[in-house]
Amino acid sequence: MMGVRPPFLPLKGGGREPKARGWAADNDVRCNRRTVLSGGGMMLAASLLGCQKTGSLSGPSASGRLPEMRIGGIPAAFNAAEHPFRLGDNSAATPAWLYGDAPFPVYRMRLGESLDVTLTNRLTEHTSIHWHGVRGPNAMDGVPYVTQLPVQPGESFNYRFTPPDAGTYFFHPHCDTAAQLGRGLAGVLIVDDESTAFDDDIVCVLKDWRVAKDGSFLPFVTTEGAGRGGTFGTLRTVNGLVAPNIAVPAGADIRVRLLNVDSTRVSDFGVQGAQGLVLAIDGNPVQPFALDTWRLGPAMRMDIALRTPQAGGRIVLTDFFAAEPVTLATLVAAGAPKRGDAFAPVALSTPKRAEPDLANAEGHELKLSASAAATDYPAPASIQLADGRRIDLLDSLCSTAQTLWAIDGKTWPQMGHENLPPPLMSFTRGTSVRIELANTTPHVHPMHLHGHSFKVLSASKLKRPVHWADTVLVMPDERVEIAFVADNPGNWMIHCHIVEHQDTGMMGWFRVV
Ligand SMILES: [Cu+2]
Repeated sequence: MMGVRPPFLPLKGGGREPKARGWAADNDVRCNRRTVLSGGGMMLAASLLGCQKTGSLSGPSASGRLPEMRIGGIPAAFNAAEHPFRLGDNSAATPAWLYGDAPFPVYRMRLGESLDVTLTNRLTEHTSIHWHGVRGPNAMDGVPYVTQLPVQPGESFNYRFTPPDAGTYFFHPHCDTAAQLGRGLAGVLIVDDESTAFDDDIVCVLKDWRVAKDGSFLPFVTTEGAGRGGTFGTLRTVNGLVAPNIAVPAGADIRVRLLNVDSTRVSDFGVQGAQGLVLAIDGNPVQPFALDTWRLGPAMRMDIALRTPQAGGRIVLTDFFAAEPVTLATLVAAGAPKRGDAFAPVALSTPKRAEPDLANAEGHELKLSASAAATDYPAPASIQLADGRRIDLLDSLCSTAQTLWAIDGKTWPQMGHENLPPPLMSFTRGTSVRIELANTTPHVHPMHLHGHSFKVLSASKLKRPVHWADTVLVMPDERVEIAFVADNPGNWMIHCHIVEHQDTGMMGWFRVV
């Protein structure tokens, strides 16, 4: 059924290329011509294609797979808009904010192809798109007041760049993130290389929702949550479904891409029913190693390879963090076995990336701490955008009235709650940098750095191999050392990805000139 063929699109029907289809002929809407894939086949996803489809109540596919589309080299239109859909067994629909009419659309492109996405804001507040983990140009990084001005309701913004690395990425807004991401505003970007072939390639997006049984949203930020480990969702989902069953080919080598897009929850991810091999962390290839469990914090991703069992067999994707393991999703094998050889997937190809010169690196310690008051700087510095405009102030969607957390003793925003802080660090382009992240709090902080991948060199508590990442979990009272070459010019954010921590001060920026 599912042929071995790059670029790994999970197609039924002997692996034929899907036919491009012009939706305009079928629907009374104006749409782009685009190939749309959903797990086993074609699906209508009008608003995913930038078409307006009003009054629809669609949502996750019962197959458990996310809608997939190719966008490499093709202009694409994303509409950020409210699209209600029903979650779990709630009595009514949830007024989700989505980039299409189903949660977490998956956009695929091949390495070397260009991305050309026009975001149109049909929300009631400003937004933007940050391409998490992509080492793109600064002007395309999607951080309001730091790399671009906010995209106001009714406005559009064109993101155009060529991602330099293959990998599993996601995208999301960067102001009022607790509410916007909390309402579902996130999508998946996959840049495929063709170095390996799997029989199937499955995307699993982990996200909890803060919803009541009537489908309405509960407050995304609570004082108790923001001041501790974050406010947890009330409904856990994978691909928008509660513990879905996902059909997979039997006796096959499959690639599973896990993305934790939750604002708060750290999962201790593992599998039952098969031996998992870790292929990549945050999209960065590793020499494959056996998966025991892996702490997957907010914004972290991992790609694993699995050999599926015979027809009828099951593999349970499990969160072992709690006392009682939680089933996230179940892969159910079907069909004739694909392979009879030994399970030995080859490593993904290593990206072209500068190795930091550790012996001569510039060292910094960044303390992660609690902070009751916003920092007061004597001489605030303005931020210069790529187009030359200078920004001194931000607005309330991108700041907070309540500062609870700090990096290096400094908060975002600074005193006055509208003033942008000066950079935490400034590097000449090409500098090798070593940063020690020192967590002085009793909570975990998944720390994310924009515009660069970094090497996780060592950690004082949680054992993990040396690997490249864009987000690293820093455990309570832990010291984690990372290193990278500051080779991407611009203004880059560094922040905690527990979104309430980010939104209440644990955010800063650094400059590469
Ligand atoms: Cu944090």
